[in-house]
Amino acid sequence: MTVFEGNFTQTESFKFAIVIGRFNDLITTKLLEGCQDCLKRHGVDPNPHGNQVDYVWVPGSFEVSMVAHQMALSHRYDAVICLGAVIRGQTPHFDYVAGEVAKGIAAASFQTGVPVIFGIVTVDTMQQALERAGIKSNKGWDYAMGALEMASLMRQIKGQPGVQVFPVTPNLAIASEISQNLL
Ligand code: INI
Repeated sequence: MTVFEGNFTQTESFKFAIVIGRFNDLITTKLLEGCQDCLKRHGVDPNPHGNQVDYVWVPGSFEVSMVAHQMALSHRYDAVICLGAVIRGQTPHFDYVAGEVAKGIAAASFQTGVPVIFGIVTVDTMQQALERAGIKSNKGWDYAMGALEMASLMRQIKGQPGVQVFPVTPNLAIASEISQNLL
C-alpha cells in the first residue's frame, strides 16, 4: 500500500489564488507578506504579473469565502488561500463573521475538491492579531505552507491510476463540470 504525504518541492507548476479581506488591513497586508515570503522561498513566483498566483481583495472576512468558492470552482488553482482578521473587541457580531467565514471556507473546499486554506486570524484583541501578523510570528507563512503541502498531496492523490477527486455535492459537481466545459 502507499503512504501519501505532501512535500514542498517541485512547486514551479503550482497555481494559487489568494483572497484577502481589506477589513483590518493593518493585519491582512502583513499576513499576505508572510504568505508571499513563504511561497517565494519554496520556488513559487508570487508576482501578480507572473503566472502562478492570482490575488483577489474583498471588503472583509465575511466576503472571503464566497469569492474563494468561486475561485476554487474554476479549477484553475491547486489551492486557494483565504486571508482575513476578525477581532472580537471590534465587533459585537464577531461570532457571526468568524462562524460564517469558517463554515463558508469548509464548504468551498468540500464542494469543489480543491484545498481552501483557512487563513483567518480570529482573536480577542488587536495586540493578539499583531502578534500573529509579524510581531511574534507571521501566520501568513504557516497558511502558505498549508497550501503548498495540500497542493502537493492532492496532485499525488489525483495522479494515482483510477483515482478522481470529486466535489461532494452533486449539484456543485455539475456546476464544476460546466465551469470546465466538460458538459
Ligand atoms: N470583517 C473582518 O474581516 N474583520 C472584522 O473584525 C470585522 N468586524 O469587526 O466587523 C469585519 N466586518 C466586515 C465584514 O467582514 C463584512 O465585510 C461586512 O459585514 C459587509 O458584508
